Amino acid sequence: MLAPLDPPVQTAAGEVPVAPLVLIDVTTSDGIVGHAYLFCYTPSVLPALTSLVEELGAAVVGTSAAPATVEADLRGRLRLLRPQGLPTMAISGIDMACWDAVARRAELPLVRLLGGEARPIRAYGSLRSMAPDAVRAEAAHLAGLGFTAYKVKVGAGDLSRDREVLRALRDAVGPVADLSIDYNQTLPVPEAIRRIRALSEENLLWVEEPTRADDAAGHARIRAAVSTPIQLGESWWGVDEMTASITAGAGDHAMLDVARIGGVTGWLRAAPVAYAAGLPVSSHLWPEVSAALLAVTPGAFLLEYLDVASGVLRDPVCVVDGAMMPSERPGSGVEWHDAAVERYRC
Ligand code: SMN
Ligand code: MG
Repeated sequence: MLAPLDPPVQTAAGEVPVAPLVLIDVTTSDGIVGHAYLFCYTPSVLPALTSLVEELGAAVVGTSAAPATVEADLRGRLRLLRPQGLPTMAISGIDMACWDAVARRAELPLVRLLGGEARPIRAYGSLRSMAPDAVRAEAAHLAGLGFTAYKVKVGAGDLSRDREVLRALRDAVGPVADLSIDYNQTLPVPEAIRRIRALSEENLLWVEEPTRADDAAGHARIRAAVSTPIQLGESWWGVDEMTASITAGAGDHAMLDVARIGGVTGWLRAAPVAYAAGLPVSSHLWPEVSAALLAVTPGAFLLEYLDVASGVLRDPVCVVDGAMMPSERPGSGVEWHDAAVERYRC
């Protein structure tokens, strides 16, 4: 599935012009269908991820739809390989679909199945564009949704370009909104320290992934050298990588990506680790499931509004006054737009 992304998502690490998606349906023995999707950044891994989901899904057919049982079974099958990477993404997607099925069977919204209640989750407008004029236009549109926080991706040029992009965003959203920036892992540590220090007067909410996501020591050096909080987590393949990052003192925030941290099951294991370490928890992508999870996460901070799957969803998420409500219908709120699915199937 290659769903449209309009505008494309631009990052200093490259542009994402379309959304490579794997749509997952888990059907239980009593006919309940749970839905989830995976976004895998580049079409080149879409065939591999699709076949992984199919293979792992087939391995658990006829067993149990209980998410913890399925997750333990699948992780056991991948122990020798170690599941980091696409296998964890596949397990996470199957896990999300199983949780959706369990919630639908219980005729409960996912947020209630998790023990919470639907309440507005403060979100931030996560911009896709990086060019100043496009940033101004996109931010103006997002401001109409009532956001009080925004994130823009930077690092495509030099520090003066970063400043220009931030100025365009600030011009569009006014002097009060909270702003964050995302370097998408592209700066060497010394350059990250130089730029973040130079931008300290912007009073940013966070600087995200300034250097390579797998360089926890490098992020710890940056964090020790600057006053702006460091945001990490979208790249953690599971709770063990999260724990290693926190142990290294690499970040001030935890940004959980439900398709990398291990699905709903993985998130529920990760959230207490962040809370114990005093890290505010924000989400990365997957707004439908993330809204339900943030509603039951101690130290929940912000939901990322960057909706890469809206092109194939019957009910794209909606933001009111800068906040998003978890689904109040049974399940996670993920429903396919059948005509769109046919149109974009590849
Ligand atoms: C991002 C999101 C989606 C695609 C590429 C990059 C980015 C973010 O890291 O945090 O929004
Ligand atoms: Mg990011």
